[in-house]
Amino acid sequence: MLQHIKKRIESLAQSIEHRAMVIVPGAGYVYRNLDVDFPFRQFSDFAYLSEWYYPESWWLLKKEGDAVQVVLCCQDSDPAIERWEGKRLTPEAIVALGHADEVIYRQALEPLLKQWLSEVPTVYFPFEKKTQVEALLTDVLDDSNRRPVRPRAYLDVSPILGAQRLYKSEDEIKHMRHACQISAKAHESLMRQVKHKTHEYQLSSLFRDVCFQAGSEHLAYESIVASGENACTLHYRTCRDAIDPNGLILVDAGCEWQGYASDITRTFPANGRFSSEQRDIYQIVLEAQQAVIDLVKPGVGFDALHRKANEVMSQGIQNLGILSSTSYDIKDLFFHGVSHWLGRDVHDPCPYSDQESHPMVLQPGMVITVEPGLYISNQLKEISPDYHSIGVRIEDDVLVTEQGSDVLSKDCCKTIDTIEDIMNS
Ligand SMILES: [Mn+2]
Repeated sequence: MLQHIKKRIESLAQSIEHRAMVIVPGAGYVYRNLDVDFPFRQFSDFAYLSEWYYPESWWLLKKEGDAVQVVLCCQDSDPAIERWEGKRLTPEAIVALGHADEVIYRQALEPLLKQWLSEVPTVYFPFEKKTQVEALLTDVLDDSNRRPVRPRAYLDVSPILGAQRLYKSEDEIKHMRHACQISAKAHESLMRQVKHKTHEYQLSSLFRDVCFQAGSEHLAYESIVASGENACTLHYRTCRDAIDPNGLILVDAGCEWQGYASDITRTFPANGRFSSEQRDIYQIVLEAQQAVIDLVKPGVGFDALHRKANEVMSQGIQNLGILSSTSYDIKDLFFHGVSHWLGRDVHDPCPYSDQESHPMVLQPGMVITVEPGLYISNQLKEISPDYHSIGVRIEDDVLVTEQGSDVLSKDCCKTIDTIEDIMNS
């Protein structure tokens, strides 16, 4: 088995009860319409435990005291389907590649589970995959027997894996850095090319193209390309509108590399020059972002990051005076968290507080985003119209190191001067 998979499994085995099994379903095909699928993307926990990126697979672990057995279950061999869809690897080939020490065909799954259910009383599975696991167990648990075998407890494995996934290994960091480097290139291409584009979707298509040309197989999430007033909508998705030539364009987009996400936001003026009002707001967000990044180091609480962003932006907005004769405060302009975990998932499902409900404390190996933003929608009628439809977010991906931090997405330009230089060169 691949060494890094083995380590992850050992750590998981240490965190579960002494006589228990873990069932993790892989992703299946998801229909987009009729018989057309969405692109296949492996379930992150499953990929974490196996690095196996094929559909309709299962991952199982049984622990009895010190004995730990791991079985990967792959699709059955089926010459008729394989003629259409391509050859499937045999269990022997999958073992040889190091995804697991033991691999079985799908048809052998129910008999194996029946056996295991009679041996250990506790079943862990990711509760978010309840439907798949329940369907499998319904097939396996035999009610016709007068004394049916029933697990004594069902427990959620997701929080255990989430806590493990907080700490990224050197290889994982390498993948995330590479994802950031590709995304940085793509963001800069958008800045260079926007003068030849008329619509938001042309930029989102260009972003995807640069990433895919560089070998990335997936975006980490649907790109947000929001021009003018649209930039004030946090998760603006449609990307259909014409680009407002005098407005800002906010692009929140990132690709995946080897299953790991990048998540970068840049905001730039469609016409290549920030207006003085756009400059005012941009500079405040940039200073807040730098202040938060400067704060990142081992021992700092997750909640301190948001407080710092709030503090710097409140001060900046106060100095600017745009809220002084209004009923608004900073919460009307900045209404999302400044950070989230990043990893295999763009919002990596790692814990935000410890077992005593205290905010998590940053430690080396953790990766977070730092993404303050200010959004002055034209719906905020009491603010001077000169500042309306200015939405700015600046987001980078930051690794916590022993010494402090390392910005994985540092290749992507973000000062006013460097953005204007790139756009006008
Ligand atoms: Mn983000």
